[in-house]
Amino acid sequence: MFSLSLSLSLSLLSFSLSLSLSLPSLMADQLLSTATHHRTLPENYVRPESQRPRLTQVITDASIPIIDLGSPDKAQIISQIGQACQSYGFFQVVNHGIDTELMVKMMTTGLEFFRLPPEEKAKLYSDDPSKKIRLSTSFNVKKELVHNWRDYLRLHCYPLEEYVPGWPSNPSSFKEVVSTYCQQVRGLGFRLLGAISLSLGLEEDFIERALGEQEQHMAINYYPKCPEPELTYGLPAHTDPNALTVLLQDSDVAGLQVLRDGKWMAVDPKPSALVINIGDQLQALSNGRYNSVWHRAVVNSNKERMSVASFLCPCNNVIISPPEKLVSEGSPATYRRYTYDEYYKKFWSRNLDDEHCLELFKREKAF
Ligand SMILES: O=C(O)CCC(=O)C(=O)O
Repeated sequence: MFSLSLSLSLSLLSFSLSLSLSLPSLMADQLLSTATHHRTLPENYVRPESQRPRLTQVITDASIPIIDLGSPDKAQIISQIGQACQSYGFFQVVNHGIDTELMVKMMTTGLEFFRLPPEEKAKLYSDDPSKKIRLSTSFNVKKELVHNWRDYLRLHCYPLEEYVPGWPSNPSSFKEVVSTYCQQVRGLGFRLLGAISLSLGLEEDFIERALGEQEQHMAINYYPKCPEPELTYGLPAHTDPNALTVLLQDSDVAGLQVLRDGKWMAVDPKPSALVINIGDQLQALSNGRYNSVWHRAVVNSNKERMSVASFLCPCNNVIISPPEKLVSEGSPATYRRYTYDEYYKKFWSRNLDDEHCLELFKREKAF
């Protein structure tokens, strides 16, 4: 009797062990970068007719402002940034201080990572959005009904010494290249937050102080060639939940599009430029003066595409509310006070292309 129950529990143990060992690799089979070539778009990536990207209607010259941060005329830079945040919510920066060579290395290292063998990538696969280092696909595979044609490696990057040890060691240059890039992007992000504060008539360090000890996250996005790009997205229309995003785009392949006056505009890559956009928290903090704008990534059938998004995020327990200077009787606070933690949880509990998440934080109007 004893030996029967022992052998039963041993076989149960070995069954559950083999199940748990094979589970990550089974899940990792969902990665597009490990899947075999598709001739047609799998059913669960096809958007209903009314939600497709209508690629022929996209305006190709987006004329998104390009701001030269190396210009000696600081007042002009601040005014250009203010105008861009108000009208487009997006701008590109050149002479931003980040080495072109480092930008290229960041891209090639990211691409090398996605080219690793499936068993190597399976080690990092997870569809749990709360994980601080994870390789995943689409957006929120457990929740969404239709998937997106994207794989991504998502990393928490601040403080670096806390996270870098857990980052991939393959490719061998990964930790060094990505951590150097992260440090430089953080410096640029803070410079931009200073300029944005000044453009709102606030003290230069106002936003930096208001956002507390900021977290920094990175999404290394990989969009493989897609057999039917007109039926799906790399990322559907969304706004960014954080404060400020710095996007390094593939220098050869376009894919980012921004909504302006109801029309989608392509942000064509400019050599050495970085794309900056205002996230939901700066829209709230500026009391709606600056816009966290809808944007999306489309895919194409000829070329794979990469992008690296760096997100500056308020400290989790910081309370987001506009400064008194930006609130008046004629312009009361549009959104209620909330913590970033509350906002971020709400953001990930939804589908990416649901209504603007800030809508859920609007103050009740007093009549
Ligand atoms: O790949 C792109 O151009 C856009 C990426 C993006 O919007 C994101 O990662 O949130």
